[in-house]
Amino acid sequence: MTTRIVVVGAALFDGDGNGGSAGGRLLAARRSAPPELAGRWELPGGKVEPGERPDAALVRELREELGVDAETVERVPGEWPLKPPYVLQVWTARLLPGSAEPAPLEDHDELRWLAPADIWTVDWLDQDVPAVREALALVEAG
Ligand code: 9L3
Ligand code: MG
Repeated sequence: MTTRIVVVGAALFDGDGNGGSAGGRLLAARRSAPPELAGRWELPGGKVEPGERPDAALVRELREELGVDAETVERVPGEWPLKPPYVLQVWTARLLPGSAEPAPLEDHDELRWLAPADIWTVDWLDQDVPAVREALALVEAG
């Protein structure tokens, strides 16, 4: 039997609020746990719970992990295998008006808003590399 559990990640962009506008900065989060992933950077997010919509799970995860009110904008095409049974799916996302600024409340010890020229200056988790590449391609295509 194949059980597949979706992990959702956010390509959270700042900027003019049109949802991952090209030229906006991308939020990267450095994991503090588990030990084998600590120090590596990721698109923040986490596991979808049973019966939960993936986009709703992502909004929940961003609230829990970063203390923000966010919304998803669009699904980034593709799906990236993680440690079985997990697969990573990604949405572009933006902060809602009045949201707090992101803070590393859970599972992260540093956050960084990366300008386009700085995207590849952090040590992304292996599976996040293609996801970040696709998210950038999506927002650059407008
Ligand atoms: N994971 C990988 N890239 C990501 C995210 C959000 C998660 N962008 C991996 C790390 C964990 C698993 O998925 O092995 C579950 O994530 P979490 O619930 O610990 O955030
Ligand atoms: Mg998480």
